Amino acid sequence: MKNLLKSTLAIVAVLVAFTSCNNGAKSGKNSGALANNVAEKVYVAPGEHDEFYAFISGGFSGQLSVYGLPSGRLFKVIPVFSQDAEKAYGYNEETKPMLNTSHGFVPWDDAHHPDISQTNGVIDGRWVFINGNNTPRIAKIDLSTFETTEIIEIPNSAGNHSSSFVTENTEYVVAGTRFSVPIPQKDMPIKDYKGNFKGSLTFITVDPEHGNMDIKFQLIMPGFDYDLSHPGRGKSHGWFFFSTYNTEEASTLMEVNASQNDKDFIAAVNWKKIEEYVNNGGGTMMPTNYAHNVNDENTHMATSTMKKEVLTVNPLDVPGAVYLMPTPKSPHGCDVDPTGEYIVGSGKLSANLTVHSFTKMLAAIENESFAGDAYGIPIIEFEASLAGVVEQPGLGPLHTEFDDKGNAYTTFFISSEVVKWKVGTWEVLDRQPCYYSVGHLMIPGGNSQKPFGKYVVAMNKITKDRYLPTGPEVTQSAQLYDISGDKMELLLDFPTIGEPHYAAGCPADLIKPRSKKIFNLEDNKHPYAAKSEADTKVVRDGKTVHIYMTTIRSHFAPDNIEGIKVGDKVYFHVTNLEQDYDVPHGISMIGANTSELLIMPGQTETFLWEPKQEGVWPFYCTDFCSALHQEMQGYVRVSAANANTPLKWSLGEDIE
Ligand code: K7E
Ligand code: CUA
Repeated sequence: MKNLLKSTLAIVAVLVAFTSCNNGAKSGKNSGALANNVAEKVYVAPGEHDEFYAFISGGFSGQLSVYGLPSGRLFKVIPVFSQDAEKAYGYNEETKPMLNTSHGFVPWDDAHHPDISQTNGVIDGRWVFINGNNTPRIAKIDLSTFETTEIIEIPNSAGNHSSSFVTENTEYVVAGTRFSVPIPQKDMPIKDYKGNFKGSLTFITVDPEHGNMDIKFQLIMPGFDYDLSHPGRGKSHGWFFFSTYNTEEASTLMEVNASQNDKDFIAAVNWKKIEEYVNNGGGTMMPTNYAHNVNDENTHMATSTMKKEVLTVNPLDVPGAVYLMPTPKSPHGCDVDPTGEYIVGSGKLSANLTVHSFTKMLAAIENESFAGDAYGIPIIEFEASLAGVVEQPGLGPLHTEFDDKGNAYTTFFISSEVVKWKVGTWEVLDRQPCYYSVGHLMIPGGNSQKPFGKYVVAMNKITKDRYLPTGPEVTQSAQLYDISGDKMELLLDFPTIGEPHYAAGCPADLIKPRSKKIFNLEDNKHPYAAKSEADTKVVRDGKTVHIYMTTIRSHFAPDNIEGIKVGDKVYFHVTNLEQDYDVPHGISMIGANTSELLIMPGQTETFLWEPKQEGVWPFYCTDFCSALHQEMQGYVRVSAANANTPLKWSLGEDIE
C-alpha cells in the first residue's frame, strides 16, 4: 500500500500539497466540535460488553488485533505471522512449525485483509482468515480459541495482496498475487517481464466442518498486478472479481510506467466453471514447493508438511470462465454490494468511481460486446458492463463498503474523507473528514449479503498531532462513525497496533457463546503431557532431557532438578493442571534463548533450554496467578558435561 500510495502522490503532487494544508486546517476546526451526546454512544460501562467484535489487521506487525465496538477497547493481539514472546507463539516447540515456509522459518509477515467465514452469504463467526503479503500465506484463526490454527503458503505468488476473501458459503478463500513473477520461478532477465511473467489467482477450499484448507487450483493469468478482490454474492455467487493495475506490464519506475493506460481491468472469474473443469480432470499439475502448517486441536502441536505440486489452470482452456472489464485508472478496491449486482472499482487516479453491473456484464458476454482481448482473454466493452459512475466524489478513492439501506461508503486517501453515496442513483449523500489519509473502512458484515450498518470504522495511515507524541514514530489509528442516521457522525478515535489495513467485524453474539474457557485436561493428547503430579518425571536420552512438568497454584512439580549437564538439550514440557477459566501459568528459565511460556488451563507447552554454564539456575512463573505467585519458583542444578551428578527430581523434599 505504501508504495502504491507513493506513486499516487508523485502523480498528484499538487493535490497533495493542497490537501496537506487542508488537513491541518480541518484538524484545528474540528477538535472539540463533536456533539455532546457522542461520549454516551461509545461508552460501555465497566463490566459491560461491547456490541461488536472488530478484527483489525496489523499490517507490518503481522498480527490481528481484537477490538470491541463501539468502545474501541483492545482485547487481544492474536499472533498470526509474527513471533510473539507474550504468548510464546513462534517460540515454543508447539507453534514453531506454524511459521515454516518453503524459504525456511519466516517469523514475520505483512498482514492486510481479515475476512470472517460465511454461511449462506451471512457472517457465521467461525473462523477469520488473513493474508501474509510478503512470503505469500493465508492463515486461519479459530474464533472459539482466538488462535491461529492453520497457515498455508501460496506457491507461484508474490505480494499476496488480493487476498484473503471468502465466498458466500466459505467454499473458497481466495488469494491473488500482486506482483507477477516467472511461473514457475526461474533465472531470467527482468526486462523480459512483458508476456513472460504471470499472475496467479489461487482458490483454496475450506472444509465445511473443520475448516481445513487445501489449494484446489491456481488460475495462471497475464502478468498484471492483481490488487484486490471480492466474491460475487447472491445473483453473482460463483464469480470472483479482481482489480488490476500495471496492465502495461512494466517492471521499472512503476509510478510512471504503470500509470500509462487510461483503463486497467477488473477481472471477472467464473470459479464455478473452473471448478467443474477441474473436477472433470482439467488443469495441469505443476511441480512446486509450499508449506502447509496445521495445529492439531487434540495435541495442541503444529506440524508442517511440504507440498510438492499444485494444479494450475490456463484460462484459455476454460472458455467462458474469465473476462476483463475495463476500469479507469489503476483501480485499488474492488468491492461488491450486498445484492451482488454492483462491482465498484476505485480508480486511484480517476476523477470518478466506476461501477459495473453484473447483469450487464452477463448480457455483454452473451452478445459478445467485446473490445478485443488480452492474451486471449475477452475484454468487455467499457460501456457494456458499466452501471454508472459516481461523479467527482473525492480524490484518491481506495475502498468501498455497504450498509443495509442501499448506501455505499468510499474512502478517499488524498482528500482524506469517507463519502457516502447511493447505490443505483450514484449521488453523493454525505462526506466526513478522516484524520488522516484513510485507507480501508469497515462496516461489520460488510463483505456479505447482510451488513450490520450501524457503524463504519475508518482506518488511517497518518495521525500526526491527533495523540500525545511518541517520538518520530506515532501510532496509526481507527475512527468510528455512527452511520445509523442520514449523516455520518464521528464518534471516536482509537489507536491501533501496526498499520490497520483492513478489518472484519461482526455482532458479538455470533462469537461470544462459542468462546472456549479452558482446555479439558482429559482431552489433552500432547505426547509429553503430565496429567497429574504423579506423572511428572525427567527422562534423559543421550544429551537430550525431557522434563514432564506440571503447574498449579502455587508450585511447579518438580521444582528441584539435578543431573542436567552443560551441552544438554533440555525440553521443559509444562502442563497447566488448572481447570478454571482465566488461570494461566507462565514459566521462564534464566538464559533460555527463547520466550517464556504462557500456558492456558489444561494445555501443555514446551520450550527448549540449552544450559551453557555450570551452576544452580532458577526458573519461575511469569503470570501473576495467586497470592503465592512469587513463591512459584524452582531450581535446576547444571553440572559439567563430564560430571557424574545423578539425574533426580523432586517437589517438597530435599534431594538426597
Ligand atoms: Cu492497505 Cu487493502 Cu493492503 Cu488499501 S490495502 S489501504
Ligand atoms: Cu503461576 Cu504465577
